Amino acid sequence: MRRLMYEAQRALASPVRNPRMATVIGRLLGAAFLICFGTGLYSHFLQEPLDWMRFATRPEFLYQVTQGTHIIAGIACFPLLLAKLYIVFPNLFAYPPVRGLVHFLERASIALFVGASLVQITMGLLNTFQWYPWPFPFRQVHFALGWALIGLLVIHIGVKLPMITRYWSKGSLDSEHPEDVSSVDRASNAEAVRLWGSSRPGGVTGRVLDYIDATPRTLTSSVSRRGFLTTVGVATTAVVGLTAGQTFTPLNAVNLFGPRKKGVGQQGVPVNRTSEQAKVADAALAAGWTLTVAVAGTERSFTRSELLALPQTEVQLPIACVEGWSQMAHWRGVRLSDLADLLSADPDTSFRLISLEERGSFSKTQMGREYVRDPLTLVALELNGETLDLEHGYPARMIAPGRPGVLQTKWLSRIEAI
Ligand SMILES: Nc1nc2c(c(=O)[nH]1)N[C@H]1C(S)=C(S)[C@@H](COP(=O)(O)O)O[C@H]1N2
Ligand SMILES: [Mo]
Repeated sequence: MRRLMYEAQRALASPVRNPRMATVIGRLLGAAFLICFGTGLYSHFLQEPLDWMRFATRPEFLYQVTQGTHIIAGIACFPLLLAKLYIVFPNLFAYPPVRGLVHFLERASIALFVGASLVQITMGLLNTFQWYPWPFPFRQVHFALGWALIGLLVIHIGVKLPMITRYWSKGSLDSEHPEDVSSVDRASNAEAVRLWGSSRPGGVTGRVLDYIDATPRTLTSSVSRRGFLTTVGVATTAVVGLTAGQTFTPLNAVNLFGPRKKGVGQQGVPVNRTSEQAKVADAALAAGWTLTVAVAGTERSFTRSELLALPQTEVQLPIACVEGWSQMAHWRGVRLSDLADLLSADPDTSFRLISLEERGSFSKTQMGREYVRDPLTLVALELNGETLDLEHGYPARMIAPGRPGVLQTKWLSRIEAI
């Protein structure tokens, strides 16, 4: 068994499977994880704010940028994580598999880390295609896994810190010394020496066995290292470049993988949930529709023509979906702050927005005072110069700066102070 495992590791030896390469790819992956975590927290708290939280409403495309970055960094994790696993997976054949408690904990934490990472990026990707082949709520699980991953990342970096610092800088591989091996590696090496003796031709003599690199440091090994990095770079650039157009307009023409395209949809804006899915068409097209605004016991209902008779404001704001796509558009309608003033709402009041949609997680949303009082926040009645399409929330929808698409409530029926 011992021999078999050793032979497996030897067979998998390659010039790219070395600790320097693991460090180089690991750094990029670590950065992508941190970016995803930070932008993910931001998106989470926008949707579930703690009481004291207030958010920036400028620049008005802020969420478009943070969430676009979240999705792009998440997508970049696929090639990077595959590359990292390619580099280190021969470690699976380390023998003996467990050398005591510390070694067990180290391996268990890595197994968890790899597993949780794969689940996290896969569920994130499937979510962008609105495919939920699992029985649990996406957002809560994605959020909890995010915290778990950051914890595992910290442990991983802690455990590997000696190796990371040793191989951080360029050229560290070439200056590697026989004594530059961790105790784990030394134990493996001792194992090999005991089995075959250190003089075994092509054998391992004090080198890092976790990353057997039997090939001598010749031109070929540096060429294949460069080739590997180029491949990873091209793959990452490709998956990112062919998706980022859903967020960043200059790349729109090469948006092959993104589930949404700019300008495609009613009135030039993609539609997320349709009126049919939300089962709102009848209520939304009913002649008796009104928008009720309720503040501290006082209620007022407005028909669409009454809303149109109030001062109208035009704004340019994006729909920026949590799924990564976004679309700038022209909106026209009544300022929410004007409606709040009509009902003499306190300037500190937050609102609850209620849709005609009866079920669904976005049928009721909340809006903090910073958005309520923002001059760009509208109860929108028109989109891109036309009456708001039913699919975009006719008779009236919310549009506010810097907020995730999920909070831009369509088919409004009631707005109440909370
Ligand atoms: N009532 C209601 N409003 C909603 C939704 C919904 O499902 N129901 N979806 C939200 C989401 S996730 C997004 S991204 C935007 C999309 O707006 P659009 O379909 O007009 O582009 O609407 C938001 N408003
Ligand atoms: Mo969305």
